[in-house]
Amino acid sequence: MFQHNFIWGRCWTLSVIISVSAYPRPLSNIVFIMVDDMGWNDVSFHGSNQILTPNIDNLAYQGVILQQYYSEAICTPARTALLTGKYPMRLGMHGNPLFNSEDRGIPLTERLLPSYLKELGYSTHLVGKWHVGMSKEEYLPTSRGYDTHYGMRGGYIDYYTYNKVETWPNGRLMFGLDLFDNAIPQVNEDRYIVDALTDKVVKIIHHHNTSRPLFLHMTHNAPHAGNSGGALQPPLHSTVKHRHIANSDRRLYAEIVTQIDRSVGRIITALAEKFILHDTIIVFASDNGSPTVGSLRNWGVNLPFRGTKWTPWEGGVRVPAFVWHSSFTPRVWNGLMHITDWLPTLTAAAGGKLNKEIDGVNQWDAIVNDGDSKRNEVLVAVEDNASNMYAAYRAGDYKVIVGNVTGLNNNHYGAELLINKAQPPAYYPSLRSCEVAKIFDLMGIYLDQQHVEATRKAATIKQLDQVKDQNLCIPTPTRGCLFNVRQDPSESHDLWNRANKIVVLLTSRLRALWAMQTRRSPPNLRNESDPANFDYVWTPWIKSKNADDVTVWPLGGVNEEFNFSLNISQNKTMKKDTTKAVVINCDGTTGIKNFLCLLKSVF
Ligand SMILES: [Ca+2]
Repeated sequence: MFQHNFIWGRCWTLSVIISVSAYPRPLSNIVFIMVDDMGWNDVSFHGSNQILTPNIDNLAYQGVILQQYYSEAICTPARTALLTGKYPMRLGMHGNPLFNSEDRGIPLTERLLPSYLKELGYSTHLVGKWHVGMSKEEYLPTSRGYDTHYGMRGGYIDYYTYNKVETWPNGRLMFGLDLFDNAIPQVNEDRYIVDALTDKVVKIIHHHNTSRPLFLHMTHNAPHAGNSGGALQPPLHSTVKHRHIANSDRRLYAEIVTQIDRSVGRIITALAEKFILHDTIIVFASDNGSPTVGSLRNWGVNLPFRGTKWTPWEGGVRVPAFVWHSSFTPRVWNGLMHITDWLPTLTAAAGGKLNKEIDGVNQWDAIVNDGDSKRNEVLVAVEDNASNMYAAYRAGDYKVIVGNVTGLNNNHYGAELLINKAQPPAYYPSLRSCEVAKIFDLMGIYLDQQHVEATRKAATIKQLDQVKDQNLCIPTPTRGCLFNVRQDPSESHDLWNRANKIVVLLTSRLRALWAMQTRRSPPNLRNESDPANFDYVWTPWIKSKNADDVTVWPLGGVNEEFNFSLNISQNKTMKKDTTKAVVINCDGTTGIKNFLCLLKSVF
């Protein structure tokens, strides 16, 4: 049933920081493992035997599987949401992911998750991808709350050369190393990147001083494509297996996913060896759905969801996720959750309390006690560039998508990738023989096959609504699409014309949220960022720490044509965007019919 108790009246006030009021007990360690571009159908606990992920699955079955978990559709917005607890559209960090050569980052006025945990006494480490600002030192992880960072600062790297190759819209090509141990470029690195990152995580765990709690944030680059247009890059130290998979690209993808699963096994083993696993909260989540097709495709599969990464459909934003702690009663939790919830949730788990209004809500008690979700709505997507202006919003079981999605991947993809030409390996023996299972056995945590079967069944998406539109709904300038995504998770049965009251409620709330965004300027790509200027290493090229001397996001609130501006050195004005009035009045100065006007035209 549609739920009417929306939090329409939630105000947006920025007040003070966290109050440190820890529970009188040792603080749990937190290990947050984020994988990059992994689709819903790429872990075996969701029901498929094609790619087995036994280590991941053991944790999932003994933890709380987050069945209604929404991330953002793209890397940079997802990480912004995780780290700030805010919808990225409030910060001008929605939409396009950052170029390495772009002078942009999470605004320095924002305080990030590791900073809060640090205040609570945590030792804080980031291992892996950053992708929320690298043009100057102030944007880097070690300036934003992490004690250490080992990994890459941009969006993705080659799995073997650790180079990021970047092509500008005008064809200009830049390339260079993007792998650092804090400030030191790793020019002599020679390991497979998944292994190099895992080795570092294991090392941090082994050397951790247990007098302090540990926050270890691991952000794999895998299974994101290492380079655009090339073959995927599985480990070279083993032959390609997964011979049961018919599609060869999918086989390469499976090899990478298997290596991620092994990485999880190594991390859990290290925590056990350190005798801290029993009081460590483990989070596992993908940052967005798979790009099954299109640019930087990785042959992951989001089915039965519709769409891919970089789309507002479920396939772009509903991702594998769970949280584990040894004290949990294992279950599938069907509460609505958003990536912004981790900041207040993990802060609460650590005994802190957040005294400021953000979009994220504390779900810790609900997760631990199998309670109702603390949220009734999710702003799924806001995109406002000139070629595509669209938004998606879910309240209760209903989701609305409006705007222009022309050119996006709006269909269902990857059915051919799920074809097996032979029987896949047996599932249950793999579950029993993997590293995590062995560790759990030693801890007295046993996997019951009946529980596995029941949990796996509950974690498998079911299409309850059997009515399927002849043509999948695509929003037009005069109408959007409405789905009951609990009944119709594949977004195949449009209800726009059948549920006018729900449409009005959802679009009115969406309209209010849309008006709160900080509009983005065109990407500010800079010639001086070229790694060729720095011995082919991606290096912060803005050296000044004086905020008056650097361009600080947002540049301005002008909704203009989406054209790339190179070397805009004259535009150094920091101007807080207050476009709400502009949007509501459908101000004509921008030259583009804005989204709110579109909504008004509908009603
Ligand atoms: Ca991603």
